[in-house]
Amino acid sequence: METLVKLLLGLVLLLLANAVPLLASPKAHHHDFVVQAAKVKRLCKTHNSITVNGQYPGPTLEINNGDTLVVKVTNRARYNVTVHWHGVRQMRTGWADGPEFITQCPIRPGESYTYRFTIQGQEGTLWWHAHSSWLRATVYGALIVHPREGSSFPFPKPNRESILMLGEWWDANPIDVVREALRTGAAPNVSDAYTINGQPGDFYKCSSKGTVIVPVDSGETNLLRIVNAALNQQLFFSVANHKLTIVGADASYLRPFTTSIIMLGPGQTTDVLITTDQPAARYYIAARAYASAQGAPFDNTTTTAILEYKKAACPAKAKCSSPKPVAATLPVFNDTATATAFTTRLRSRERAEVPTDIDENLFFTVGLGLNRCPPGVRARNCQGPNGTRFAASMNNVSFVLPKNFSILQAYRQGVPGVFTPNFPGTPLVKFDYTGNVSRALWQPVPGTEIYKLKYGARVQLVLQGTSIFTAENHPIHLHGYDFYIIAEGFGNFNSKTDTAKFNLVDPPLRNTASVPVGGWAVIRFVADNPGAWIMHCHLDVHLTWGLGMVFVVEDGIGASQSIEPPPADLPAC
Ligand SMILES: *[C@@H]1O[C@H](CO)[C@@H](O)[C@H](O)[C@H]1NC(C)=O
Ligand SMILES: *[C@@H]1O[C@H](CO)[C@@H](O)[C@H](O)[C@H]1NC(C)=O
Ligand SMILES: *[C@@H]1O[C@H](CO)[C@@H](O)[C@H](O)[C@H]1NC(C)=O
Ligand SMILES: *[C@@H]1O[C@H](CO)[C@@H](O)[C@H](O)[C@H]1NC(C)=O
Ligand SMILES: *[C@@H]1O[C@H](CO)[C@@H](O)[C@H](O)[C@H]1NC(C)=O
Ligand SMILES: *[C@@H]1O[C@H](CO)[C@@H](O)[C@H](O)[C@H]1NC(C)=O
Ligand SMILES: *[C@@H]1O[C@H](CO)[C@@H](O)[C@H](O)[C@H]1NC(C)=O
Ligand SMILES: *[C@@H]1O[C@H](CO)[C@@H](O)[C@H](O)[C@H]1NC(C)=O
Ligand SMILES: [Cu+2]
Repeated sequence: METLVKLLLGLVLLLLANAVPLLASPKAHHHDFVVQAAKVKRLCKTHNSITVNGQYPGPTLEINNGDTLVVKVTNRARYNVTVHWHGVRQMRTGWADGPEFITQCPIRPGESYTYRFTIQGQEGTLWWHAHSSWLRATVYGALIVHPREGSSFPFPKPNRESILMLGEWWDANPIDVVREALRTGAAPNVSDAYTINGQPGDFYKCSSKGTVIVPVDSGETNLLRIVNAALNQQLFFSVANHKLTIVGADASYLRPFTTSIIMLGPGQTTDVLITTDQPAARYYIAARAYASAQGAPFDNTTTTAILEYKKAACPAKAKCSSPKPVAATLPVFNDTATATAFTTRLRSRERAEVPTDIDENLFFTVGLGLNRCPPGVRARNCQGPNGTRFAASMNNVSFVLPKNFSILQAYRQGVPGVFTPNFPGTPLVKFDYTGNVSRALWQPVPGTEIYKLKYGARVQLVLQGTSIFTAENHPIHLHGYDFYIIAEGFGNFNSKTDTAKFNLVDPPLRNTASVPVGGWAVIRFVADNPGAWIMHCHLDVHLTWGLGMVFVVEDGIGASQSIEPPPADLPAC
């Protein structure tokens, strides 16, 4: 009897000991985001821009790995809006992911919605942005994930940290720009400036005064957290006369290496260390386009900030003018060799746990298309090349957002007619993807099709660029997951010979892959997060034209493998 009591007592103590870490609630950070129009003066003109809390860029959120964020978003603008927490894995909290009509209906003007989620196992730089129409042009900000409380970086602690958000500015209302493109069927106007922390910098008219200064002391190390928040453009980035030591990307640590140029696709982040080992002076920090599509128009301007050694600065109120900054060198716009040399050098810091024994072997083409002018439609609505309308697709399906339900709501509540589960796992028509593609193959089919994945499925996905209309580098972003990029190359992926290039040892873990122009990338992940997850090109113009699809990942067994119930304030359509 006594032994039985002891045994039971022991069992209870054991259970309690195990339960304590589960019960200890993570530190929660509460924020209020008010989406509202505010006056923003750029390039000599004042615009009524949509912002968060009147700030452009919006507020920076800082938390530790393991903490919870609770953000109440109130919409006081005249457009529908949602907010996406870019790169946050959202384990079991898919209702907080944000893309409109995928995981929620929009927050309508006058309404609000509270996003609640926990960061688990991610450290570094992420960001947040609107995920509705082109609002993210001005509605975005940084989300810094510091190391777990009580731990530190896997590299010497830098003396300073600076956030550099690269953005894209239109001397117009970005919503008007996309609406005009959708009306005409032509490509949207290119932007008028790139920005660093919202400022174009002194190469642009009326912009010198606002140029961002990054003050430094000699002989210190500074952690630069660089985010490409531009809407439609991959960017090269460099700092005059300074080497950049890469230590992380997309909130995963990387094996350090040194370079003078980095390339970021929209959606990607890169953490770099820079040591101020140069003569005290002022040095340009600069970014401009990596434009891979031949002959396509793009914004060819250069944005700048200034790395300023304090000894070289003109003291406030002193009668002197600061010396001209040292010029930064950037590659030519179409320097694919430099872009590739950078992306193929990325390695995870530790040995990676790349899934093997693949359950789902997928192959998706990604690229543009042209729709013939539909009967009865006027010529002024078909101003794409030779009287067409621009389109884009994955596996020839041009993604169309639902209008009266989100995909996640429709899936969980069994609402029919919102989507079909027919997204093809491989192309229905095989062709020479990167060759001279016959015009008969250029017109994709519109559809709201999803691909279903079983909980825990080990997925390999080949992302194959096409040369339909034009080959181009596509930054493909997957929500709800990080994935390993195990290989990339040019031309058509060859399943017999290209497997030799697979890196299953230390590939980088990211949430956005740069699919090379006229080439391919192979990614792997385990489908361990139930929900509805959009995968799309992070060039908003391509997403607008349909370059996306949705994975619906089923629940596994028990609560820990199932999505949480929807929050009570989830917006309805
Ligand atoms: C796009 O550019 C054209 C040509 O410069 C201009 O006339 C038009 O107003 C612009 N559209 C928008 C929405 O700004
Ligand atoms: C940028 O493009 C404009 C207009 O197409 C052109 O006039 C200008 O020369 C270009 N600038 C550079 C630096 O290539
Ligand atoms: C880059 O563009 C120039 C013309 O602007 C062209 O001569 C060159 O062939 C292009 N390079 C590549 C790699 O496409
Ligand atoms: C448009 O038509 C012209 C003349 O027929 C042709 O040379 C060109 O290749 C066409 N462009 C596209 C994108 O179809
Ligand atoms: C939602 O819209 C689709 C397509 O427009 C329609 O087929 C379906 O019946 C609608 N569902 C509801 C519940 O209104
Ligand atoms: C591409 O193929 C078309 C016929 O399908 C042909 O007319 C054209 O000359 C080819 N272009 C090139 C660059 O080979
Ligand atoms: C896409 O589907 C349309 C309609 O069936 C077809 O005309 C076109 O050839 C297809 N293209 C490809 C690349 O499969
Ligand atoms: C906002 O979203 C709702 C669906 O939730 C839709 O009915 C309405 O048309 C949208 N309004 C605008 C201005 O797009
Ligand atoms: Cu794209």
